[in-house]
Amino acid sequence: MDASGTAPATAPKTVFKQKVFSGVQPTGNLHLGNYLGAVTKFVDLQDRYDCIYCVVDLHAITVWQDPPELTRAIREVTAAFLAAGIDPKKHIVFNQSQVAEHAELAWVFNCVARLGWMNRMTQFKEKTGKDRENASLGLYAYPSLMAADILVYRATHVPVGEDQKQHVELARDIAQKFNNDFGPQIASHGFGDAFFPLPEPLIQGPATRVMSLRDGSKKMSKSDPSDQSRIALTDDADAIAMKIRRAKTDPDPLPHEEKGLETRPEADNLVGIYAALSGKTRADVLKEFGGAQFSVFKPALADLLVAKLSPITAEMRRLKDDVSYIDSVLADGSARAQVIAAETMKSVKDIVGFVRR
Ligand code: AQP
Repeated sequence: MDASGTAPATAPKTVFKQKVFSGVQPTGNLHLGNYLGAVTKFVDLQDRYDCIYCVVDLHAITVWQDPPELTRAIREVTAAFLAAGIDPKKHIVFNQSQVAEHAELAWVFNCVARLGWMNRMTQFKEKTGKDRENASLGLYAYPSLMAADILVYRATHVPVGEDQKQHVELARDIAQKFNNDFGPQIASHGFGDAFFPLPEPLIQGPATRVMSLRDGSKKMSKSDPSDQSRIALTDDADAIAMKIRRAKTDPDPLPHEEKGLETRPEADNLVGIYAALSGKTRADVLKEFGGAQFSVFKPALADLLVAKLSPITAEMRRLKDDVSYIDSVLADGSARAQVIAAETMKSVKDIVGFVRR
């Protein structure tokens, strides 16, 4: 860097190691949307990337959480990760609050992100509705913490459901602005032309946005007051069959072509769920069920759900009761995550200009 603070024009292009990061909030029972939109993707990516999967408990407290229930939910989400097939030895599984660097980097990002960017976040608007004055400051700043979660590991890929796309895009904006604002310092500390990668959302497959079983225009969500709106990963076979039987549909048979689903959100949702669970496309499912009434399709879907979910549910129940094992996985994962996060924070402090030990 010269005296004017200009980055050398020759700063080499930074090459980032490909790495996956994603998280799930411990805010109640995991549902089919979390499972198909996120957790199954986490499992699939393990063969191709180094992965870091986090139970994001700091995000959970942006809305009130009963403390004993939060503790239970942290262990339950961890059990779900393991039961679904995430390998905590090859990869990293931990809970966010055990690695203080997430909050530390989030503060730096609070000073990089612009208010105008935050004001565009649709999830904040949806979650607060007319009661915005009463929302926590944490809920407003949530996307900045999410950017820190990803970037404290300098992760390049983020598997999420469709609803989180805007937040990953904000993480890219924050990374880009940090790289621009501190360009000369980044180069002079030997990091090339960028310190943070611009993380890419991975949103693929037929179930990136699983909708409520009661209303095809609303996403399936943990916070929906109606338990009938979602399949929880803890539901037994009878509950699954009942919820699918009662799922809102229309009176027509299933169409033969995907185009016929365009104006039928509830039918589209059930076909999408079937497709994701069976590893098929919507078109394949309609080849098999086109022309069938829901009285035929719904029992087939319920059977498929039970076949796919019950081994995971059983394993989850077993693991959940083994509190010392779950806590040891989280402790080990947190220690390994912290080594990476601390290294990033050391560099961030140097780049920003803080004096450190
Ligand atoms: N309905 C969904 N379809 C597909 N993917 C979904 N995800 C959530 N809902 C759906 C994805 O699951 C991951 C973890 O989500 P989260 O727990 O961190 O937060 P969320 O998106 O706020 O989930 P909920 O269930 O809607 O919680 P509440 O009701 O508390 O807000 C993310 O990758 C998310 O995209």
